[in-house]
Amino acid sequence: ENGHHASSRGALIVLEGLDRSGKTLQSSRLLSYLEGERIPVELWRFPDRSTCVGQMISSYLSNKSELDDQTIHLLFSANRWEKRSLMETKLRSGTTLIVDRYSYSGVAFSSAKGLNIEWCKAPEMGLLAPDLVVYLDIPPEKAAARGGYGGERYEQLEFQRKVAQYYQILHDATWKSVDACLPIEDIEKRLRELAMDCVTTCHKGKPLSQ
Ligand code: DGP
Ligand code: NA
Ligand code: NA
Repeated sequence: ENGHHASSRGALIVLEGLDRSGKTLQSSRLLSYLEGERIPVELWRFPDRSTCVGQMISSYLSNKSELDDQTIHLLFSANRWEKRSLMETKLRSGTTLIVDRYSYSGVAFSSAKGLNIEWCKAPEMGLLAPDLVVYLDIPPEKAAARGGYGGERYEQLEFQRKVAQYYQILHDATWKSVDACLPIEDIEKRLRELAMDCVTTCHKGKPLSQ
């Protein structure tokens, strides 16, 4: 029994964390692992800079354009909404999605600017709920010390400290924190275990929710 017949759905697995927490590396390693296990899987990321909305976001992040905080917040959210129906189709057809950032980034980064947290959450309502959120937990100082902040708008220690505080507020029962300062292979192993459990639960018929 291989646990994934045609009628079973895929899992929505989200990786969250500060900039330089290792999400991108770990999500691509997890992708390779699940592919090797013959699990239908795709790696997505938000913001998805390939769409028109995504290009506006990218321009804002690289300081090539200015937008007020509410406007950019809604664009980030719209960027998730424009992928929602494809996301649902993929999941229902059995494809697991590993998603590098999702609504939690949306709320944490905008709240860190001083926007009301409930206002920030509102446009995220109705997006698909993740089956698993892995938070790569790193002290902001350690993330900054890794270097490679690319000079984008939010990549500053003071701001990342505030984002970390809001991530703590958003932390709920579906989250699993993983110490992002552990060796890369240890994090990878933990992610594999969490992801396989989650995929199995979804294949067994856990309903998709909003
Ligand atoms: P990344 O491509 O993962 O490096 O993300 C780009 C930057 O944008 C990063 O600093 C995190 C931030 N970010 C990601 N998603 C959102 C969002 O929905 N809202 C806001 N305000 N910022 C976000
Ligand atoms: Na970044
Ligand atoms: Na990233």
